[in-house]
Amino acid sequence: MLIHRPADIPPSEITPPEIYRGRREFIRAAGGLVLAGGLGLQAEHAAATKLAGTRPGPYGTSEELTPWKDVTTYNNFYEFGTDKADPARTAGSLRPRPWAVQVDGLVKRPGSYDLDTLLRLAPLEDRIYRMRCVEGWSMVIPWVGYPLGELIRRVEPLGSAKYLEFTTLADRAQMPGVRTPVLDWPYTEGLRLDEAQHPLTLLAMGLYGETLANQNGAPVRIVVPWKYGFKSAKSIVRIRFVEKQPISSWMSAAPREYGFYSNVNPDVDHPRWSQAKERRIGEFSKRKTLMFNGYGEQVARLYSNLDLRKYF
Ligand SMILES: Nc1nc2c(c(=O)[nH]1)N[C@H]1C(S)=C(S)[C@@H](COP(=O)(O)O)O[C@H]1N2
Ligand SMILES: [Mo]
Repeated sequence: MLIHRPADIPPSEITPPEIYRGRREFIRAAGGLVLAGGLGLQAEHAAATKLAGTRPGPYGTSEELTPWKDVTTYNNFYEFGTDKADPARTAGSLRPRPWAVQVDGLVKRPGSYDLDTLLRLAPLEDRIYRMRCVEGWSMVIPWVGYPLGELIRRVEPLGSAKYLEFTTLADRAQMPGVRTPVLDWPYTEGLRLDEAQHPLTLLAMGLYGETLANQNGAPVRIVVPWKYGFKSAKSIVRIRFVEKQPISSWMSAAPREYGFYSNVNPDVDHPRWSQAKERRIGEFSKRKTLMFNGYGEQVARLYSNLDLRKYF
């Protein structure tokens, strides 16, 4: 375990060592990985680029980081297969450059943002977030990105814009899983405008100080740490501002199981299993799941008027 830091030490003094220690450990182990690892992972490792000039962001945690190897080999990314090990194996066929994100709908300044523009739009921060999958596992991941609000501010939403809809890439040529109708492709997700503008919500372009591995949603994804992992759409190509609440791929696949909000909530079970506990990847025993994944202090006010059993 990392040593707990006293509350008065700003995250800026501890974040980079935590991050780079994890990554250095990976690099030291990389010799073994070439022998043991899959081809996809080797290809990704060669492709990862260090993101220069990132600075420590807020909301740091003293919890131990999930090792890079686990973050990049235990993934849900159904466009590359439904097994946790599939994306690391098959996502080498994703071409994260050139890339553009179309931003449109109810905004004053719609436009297409290429990756280099997105990388320079706002200062890149290292943000260590707890992530909780609806399936009951969790990780602590050092993302690189900046608040999605930075992009939202620039496109100037109209007064009628109440929600954002995210659309992710669905290309059969690059994504073998899209040939199988496990979900209604393309994968779509949504947030209420105030959730999307919340300073915790990230537009992420990296992790562990480097560009995103394909299997983590290269080259750009959303990260919403107080919601179940599926709200954090990977490899996004479009952000549309709309008036009505969007219907996400998971909502249309199983409306009784996946609601629009999907806030992490240990008191509201999934119809088929409890959400009270979780297994942190790399740990043996389970830990209690925290309301809003431990971010209640930051986000509970967004839901003060909402019955969280009804709006799950
Ligand atoms: N496009 C797309 N985004 C996705 C998914 C997916 O299958 N396709 N899976 C989601 C789920 S269920 C989780 S838990 C997280 C996992 O992100 P990670 O592999 O980077 O940890 O991505 C989410 N984003
Ligand atoms: Mo998930």
